[in-house]
Amino acid sequence: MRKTLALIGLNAMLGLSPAVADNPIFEHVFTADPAALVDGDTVWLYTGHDEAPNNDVFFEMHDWLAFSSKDMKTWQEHGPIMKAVDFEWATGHAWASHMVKKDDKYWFYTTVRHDDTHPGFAVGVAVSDSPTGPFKDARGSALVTNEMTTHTPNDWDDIDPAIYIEDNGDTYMFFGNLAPKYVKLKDNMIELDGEIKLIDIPHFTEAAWVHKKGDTYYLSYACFFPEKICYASSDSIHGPWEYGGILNEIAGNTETNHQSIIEFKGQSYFIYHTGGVPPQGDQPSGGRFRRSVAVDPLYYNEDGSLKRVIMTTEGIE
Ligand code: FUB
Repeated sequence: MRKTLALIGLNAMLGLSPAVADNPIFEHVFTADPAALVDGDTVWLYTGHDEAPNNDVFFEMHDWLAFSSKDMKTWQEHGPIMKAVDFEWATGHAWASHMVKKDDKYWFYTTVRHDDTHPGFAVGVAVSDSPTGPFKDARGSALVTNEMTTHTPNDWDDIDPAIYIEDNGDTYMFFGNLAPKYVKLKDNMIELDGEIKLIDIPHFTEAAWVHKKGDTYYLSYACFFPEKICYASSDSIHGPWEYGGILNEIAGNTETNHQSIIEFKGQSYFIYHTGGVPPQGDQPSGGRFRRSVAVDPLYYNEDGSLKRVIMTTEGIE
């Protein structure tokens, strides 16, 4: 899967395919909305799976894919971990997700479209003893349904769950489109523990992600449209959040931008998607509904602010 420079050069010389470098990471399948989990010496990378035959219509996403790496350079493919319709109450739309580990179980929070009993998008939660599944619906019903979030008229204002687990085990879910929100989860991970609260951050579109470095919490999110990634920071998971500016520019050949930030073996990484895969044989080129995951390093300034990400084709070297 990892492309070697020799192969790239040979292909280019023979005119067999465009010269390709190491971002996007996967070229044989379209991957979107990355969510990475550091688990011991392994990074688990979960992605949506773009399959749109027509790049001008809409997303077509049925399942979620898993990959793993021990060095962020070579990746092993594990295939689909779950389909949207494995939630019996869902009709499809396997949108953005987030995997976390708690109490030796893997908890998969994800966006799907609910059936007509609760029309609109919803958040489901599935659980497994293994990072590659099998995953099963942990509740038998949605954790959040559209009518629980009335901050915008859109039925997709409750998408893109991102989980943050405090050192004491308290767990929060950040989510939303246009109206950023968070809510505490009960220790059982499958029930809300209190009200859904709005967050005050500028330019928010979607794709919230929370990480912590030292004593500082960072809330990154897709902002503006076409989307860039902005971020805010705080000394508390509850805010207030101080806007830090733009972290990543428009990712290229797609209006969406969706990030995952991890620290692994002493290095911070910014994982995102672009529409940048060239055509491969029968596979069409990437684009707005055919996205591909990429990774570049993330660096901090001495004052704790984040340096703007430099998106590269080389990826991690
Ligand atoms: O993949 C479908 C949607 O596109 C996600 O929910 C958003 O974050 C955007 O990436």
